[in-house]
Amino acid sequence: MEAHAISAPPPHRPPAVLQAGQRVIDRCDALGTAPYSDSGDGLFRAWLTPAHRAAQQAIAGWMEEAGMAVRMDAASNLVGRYEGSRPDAPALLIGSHIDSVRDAGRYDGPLGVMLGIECVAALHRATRRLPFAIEVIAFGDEEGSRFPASMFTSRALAGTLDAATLDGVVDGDGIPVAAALAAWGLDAALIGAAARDPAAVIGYLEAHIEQGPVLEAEGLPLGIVTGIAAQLRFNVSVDGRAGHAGTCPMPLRHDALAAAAACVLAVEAAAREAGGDLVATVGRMQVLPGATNVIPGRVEFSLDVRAGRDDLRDAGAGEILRRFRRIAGERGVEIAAEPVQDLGASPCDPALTKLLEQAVAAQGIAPRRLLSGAGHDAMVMTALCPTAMLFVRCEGGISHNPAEHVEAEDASVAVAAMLGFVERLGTTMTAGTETSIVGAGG
Ligand code: HGY
Ligand code: MN
Ligand code: MN
Repeated sequence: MEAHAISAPPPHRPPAVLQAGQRVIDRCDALGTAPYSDSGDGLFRAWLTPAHRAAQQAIAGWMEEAGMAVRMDAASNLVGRYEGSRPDAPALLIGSHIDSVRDAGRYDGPLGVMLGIECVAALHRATRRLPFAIEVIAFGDEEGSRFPASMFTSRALAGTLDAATLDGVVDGDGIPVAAALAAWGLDAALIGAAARDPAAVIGYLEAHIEQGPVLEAEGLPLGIVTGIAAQLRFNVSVDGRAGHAGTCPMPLRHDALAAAAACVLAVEAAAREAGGDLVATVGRMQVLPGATNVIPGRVEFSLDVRAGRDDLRDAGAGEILRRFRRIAGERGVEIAAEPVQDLGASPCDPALTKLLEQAVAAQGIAPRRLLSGAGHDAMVMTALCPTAMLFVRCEGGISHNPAEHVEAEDASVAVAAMLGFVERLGTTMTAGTETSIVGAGG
């Protein structure tokens, strides 16, 4: 008979943990409105903007309430530290990002920061110290929604960002990263000071909404991430010939937008034909000069290509670029694809993932392992330390959309599982076991 994963009855969850889950949701919701958005219409919070600064100030207050010492690092990351049982103990980092895409949901990013704060708050309430410190980190630039690339702040903390990378990087208004950092009192040339000593870090845990439909479809509040898909990002330009919409006969045109449209359909066709877990997306497009009666002379668009393995991602991107070359020849236009981001697939650490799986199972939840198609700061942090990721169910798998929704009960069980994880991690680091937190640990 087929074995079915059997979920044990959920353990009794203390009121403190249920309240923690509700606080997580309430705080994410609070950050979804003014002054925590740079847009008056929906949620948009970009790196180093007034909304980012306002959100940091609110989160810093919540970190202090939870018993953390709070600082901002050289890359603008907000870092709250809760000491371990001995001073200068190495730290478990728990984090996620507080920047967003345009017209965003409220939980992509902030959920993981609020869950980390609630874990520390539970330890603080129980005057509990573990054999390691815990640092909760609010990264500022996971989405890359202001500057062309992304993950600048987690790369700086992981020690993989060369300050020279920022040279010449400007946002859509022509503001250089260096100027944006200077407005925050930070020096782009010194961003490397954010890099952490690997000897002072024992691991990184990120809790994040699944942003997909699997957990909901299987009736599970939590999932365990096995790894994060590889992604490539390109800025593509199509140069044709602008002309008068009324006088240029169709056969003589070199219409950049018609060529770009052919490229978009080629992206979709190549990804569909590749099958497997390859996905490819054109998310942004600009048409120039953008007048009704002018044949577009230039089009710029983004290209995002992902797969569970680097070689499959690269093969997919290669086929797409080959089809672009064919379209350029057929239509007499120039097509250039500039790589702007290359993030390799990053597996999560087996030992940490095992502890996380045990902590989830201890909550009466059948452990479900799954790959993350979405990128996360965890894929950058893997250069610094072992990483683990916990997925939290989101309604309909909807994300990057104001309809994003997480239930407080699921946030509560995530807090309980994360507390169970840190307790297990503590136990593996000490010979004896210490009394676990009152009722909340897994
Ligand atoms: O693009 C991503 O996967 C993430 O949301 N930044
Ligand atoms: Mn995210
Ligand atoms: Mn996102």
